[in-house]
Amino acid sequence: MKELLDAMQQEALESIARTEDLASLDRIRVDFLGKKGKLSAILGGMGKLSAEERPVIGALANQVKVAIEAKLEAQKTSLENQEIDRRLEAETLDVTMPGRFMPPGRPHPLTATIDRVLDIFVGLGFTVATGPQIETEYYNFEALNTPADHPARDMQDTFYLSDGNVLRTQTSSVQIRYMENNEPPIRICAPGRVYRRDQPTNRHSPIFHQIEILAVDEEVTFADLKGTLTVFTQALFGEMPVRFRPSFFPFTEPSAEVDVQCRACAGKGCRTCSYSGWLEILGSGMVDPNVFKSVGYDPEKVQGFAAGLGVERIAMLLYDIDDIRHFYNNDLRFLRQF
Ligand code: 2U9
Repeated sequence: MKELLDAMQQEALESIARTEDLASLDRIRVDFLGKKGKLSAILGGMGKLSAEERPVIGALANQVKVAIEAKLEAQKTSLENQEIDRRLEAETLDVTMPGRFMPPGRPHPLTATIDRVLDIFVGLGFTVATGPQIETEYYNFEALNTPADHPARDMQDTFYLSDGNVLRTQTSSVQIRYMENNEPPIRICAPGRVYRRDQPTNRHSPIFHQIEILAVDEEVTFADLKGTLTVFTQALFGEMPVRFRPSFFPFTEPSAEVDVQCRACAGKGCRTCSYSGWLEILGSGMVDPNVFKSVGYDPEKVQGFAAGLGVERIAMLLYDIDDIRHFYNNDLRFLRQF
C-alpha cells in the first residue's frame, strides 16, 4: 500500500503542476481527494492490513493528503497570480498616449451676428424679448397700423396657415405683446426668425432673421433715435459717417433709413455698395400714434422710436459674404471660416 500511496502522490503532484486553469485544478482535487477519489479507494483496502501496519499506513496517507493539498493551494495561488499578470498586461493604460481630438464647436455666423448686435444694445440699456413665430393677423399686422388692404398683407408676401394665422413677417408682434404687458419706460430688442413668400435668390430667403429695437418713454424724440442708432452703427461698422434718409413704414411716422459709409471703398463707390458709397443698415422711425392706441398707451403722453435690421444682410456686410444661401447650406467648409 505504501507503494500505491507514493505512486498516487507522485501522479497527483505532476498533474497539478501541469494545470493551466482553476477549473482543471478543481477537477484534479476531486479526482484524488474527493469521497470517490483515488485516495479513498486506496484507503478502502486498509481493513486487510495488520494492526501494526494500519497506523503506519494511516499516517502516511495523511502525509500524502497534506502534500497534495499544499500543492493544490500553491498551484491555485500561482494560477491566480498568472491571471492577474495577464490582465495587467492586457489592460495597461498608456498615460502618455495623445487624447482623441474633439474639434470645438463655434457659433453659426448668424448667431454670432445676433450676439454682436444684442451686445451693443444691451450695453445701451436694452433688454431682449422674444415671442412666437406663428402669429395672429392682429399681432402681425393690425396692431402695427397695417390694415387689411395694405400691400404687405398680400398673399405674395405672407405665409398664411390653414387656421387663419400667419408665419410672422416681422418680429414687431413681440413688441406689441410686450407693451400689452408692460408700462413705459420700455427699451427692448426683439431678435428672431421671420418668414416671407420670396423667391430664394442670392440676396433673398423666405426664412430670415431680424432684430427690432423699441424705446418708449414720456420724452423720446427723433434726436434720441438718431443718437442711439448712430452709436450702434458705428459700434458695429467702425467710426464711419452715418446718414439718415427719409423713408416710409406703416408703423412709424416719420420714418428714416440709416446708412453707413461703405468701408470697402470709403464712400467712393464699389460693387459692395452698388456704386452708391453707402450701405443700408437699418430701417427706423418714431412709433406711429395708432400703434400706441392699439396697446392702450396714450399717444399724447408717450413717444417712442423703433428700428429694424435684417441679420443676414448685416452678416453679409460684416463677413463679406456674397450669397445668403451660404447661411443655410451647413457646408462645413463655409462654417469653419468663422
Ligand atoms: C413696433 C413699432 C414699430 C420696427 C421697424 C423697420 C423700421 C425696418 C426692416 C429692416 C430690414 C425689415 O428685415 S427687414 O427687411 N425693418 O425697416 N422696422 S421700423 O418698427 C416697429 C416695431 C415695433 C411696436
